Amino acid sequence: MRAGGDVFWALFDEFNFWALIVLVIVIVWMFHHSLRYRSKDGSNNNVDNFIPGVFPKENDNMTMELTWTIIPFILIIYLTFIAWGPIDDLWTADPDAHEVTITASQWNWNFDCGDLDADICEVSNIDVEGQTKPLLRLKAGESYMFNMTSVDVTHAPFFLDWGLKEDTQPGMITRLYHTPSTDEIGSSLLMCTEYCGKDHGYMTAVVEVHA
Ligand SMILES: [Cu+2]
Repeated sequence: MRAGGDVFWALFDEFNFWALIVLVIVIVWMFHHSLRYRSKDGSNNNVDNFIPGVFPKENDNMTMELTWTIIPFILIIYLTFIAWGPIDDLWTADPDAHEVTITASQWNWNFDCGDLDADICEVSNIDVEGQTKPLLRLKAGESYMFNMTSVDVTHAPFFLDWGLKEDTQPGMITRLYHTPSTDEIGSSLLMCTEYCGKDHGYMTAVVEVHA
């Protein structure tokens, strides 16, 4: 499984599919019109008798206006609707999930495994390019619920290899659910993706998934 989960990638492929359709229509239309309506040497360049500053109302075409408004509108509504898929996936509550608390602060991540087994959840430190960073160790195949909050400003943990992120807010609990797969065994980066001040760029941690 690629990072982000199957639901995300199905969505990604579908967005690319529709982007390709729109691209082909636009490119074909653009080249067709550029070639079909270009002026020839010596011909009158102003065949429509445009007057600068006067809108050519007589060329108005309501059917065309409505077509290029309504069709893209339907497509956007549809894409918005299917984009809820991955959100639904990572917010779906699993009552049996192990609870891990994540507390964000300027500029640190604090992980708390509660009374979970060390095999299921363990927190320590790791050296990353000379800096000490928090290390969260989790087990593949186990279901986790991350209860998250912030003690100061808005932060947002981004589990890079899982393709998951969610804001943390002071005075509020936000949640993420994830079951690391065996394909996600190994170390990956967690970084802050909500600008939170001077050391925002260094607000990282390492998440390690073991078998
Ligand atoms: Cu930040």
